[in-house]
Amino acid sequence: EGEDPVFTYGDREVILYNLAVGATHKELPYVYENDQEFQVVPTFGHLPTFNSVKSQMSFSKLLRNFNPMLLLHGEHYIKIEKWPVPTEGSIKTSYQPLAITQKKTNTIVVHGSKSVDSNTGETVFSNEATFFIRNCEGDTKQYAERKSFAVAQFNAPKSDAEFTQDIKISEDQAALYRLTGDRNPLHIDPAFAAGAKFDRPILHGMCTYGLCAKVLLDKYGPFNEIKARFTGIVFPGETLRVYAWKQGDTVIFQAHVVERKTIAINNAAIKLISDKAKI
Ligand code: HDC
Repeated sequence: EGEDPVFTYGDREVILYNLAVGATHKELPYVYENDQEFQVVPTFGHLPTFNSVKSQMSFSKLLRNFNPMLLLHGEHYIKIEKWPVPTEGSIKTSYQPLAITQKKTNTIVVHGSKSVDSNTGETVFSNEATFFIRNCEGDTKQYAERKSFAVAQFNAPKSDAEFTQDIKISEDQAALYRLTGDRNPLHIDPAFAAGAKFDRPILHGMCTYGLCAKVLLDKYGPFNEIKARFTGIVFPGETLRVYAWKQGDTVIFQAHVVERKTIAINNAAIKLISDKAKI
């Protein structure tokens, strides 16, 4: 537990985030602050938790033999509590461990957070971040309730996806994405990546997540919940293939890495805001 410094943002942070998750200069609502429809891809809602130094690691005191180099982002759930997502604001975030599960030599930590408007006290975002930490030890314990969408299982149907889109990830994607807040060296420093047992720096899980979220937003319209599991790593320069299946107000999705025929995101879905959905 504990509180963060206030995270203050405006159009600069919004445009940088949109660019880092695939927006282009042709999409004015994402890149031009004077556009009538100026908006941020809603997965921005996790950024207050990454623009933190103090509390982001508040779970680490519950672990033994914790090495941040061996931490991977395992799953992430975001709830947009205030719609539309404000394109400027001052946000204060508090943290709470939700669960720790020991799986053989790995520890899975679920870390929850609540972000409020620091002026009004109104809740704007909540997040549940799951970290998969290799060679670590923790005591299995449930600390608090989790949101139902966060723990739901979203299996991709056997049928062909109704929506498929390829996303070419730039070789420089992680270098750009870092500037939104997560400066983990794993995504830029070859020596650190080697220490984490990767051939080269890997892409931020939340970048892959945001890239998927943007194409789903463009296709289906606004959503206020999103959950995904990171089932495989992604390297900058690879191609993602997003598959989606709409089921009522829920869209189940997956993201594959075309070049290596792996699945990077599975067990994933967005919850559409029904009266604003495009389809
Ligand atoms: O799935 C494997 C993998 O490599 N996934 C990709 C991970 C990844 O690329 N993440 C994004 C990049 S890392 C990142 O972005 C870091 C970022 O900078 C975060 C900074 C935050 C800093 C703030 C705090 C310090 C892997 C390795 C995760 C798991 O693979 P396996 O070891 O083969 O696991 P498996 O045998 O399939 O399953 C073992 C048990 O673990 C559960 N599990 C598996 N994958 C999980 C997961 N739980 C949560 N999330 C996942 N992704 C399984 O359910 C299984 O449990 P059980 O035995 O009960 O079935």
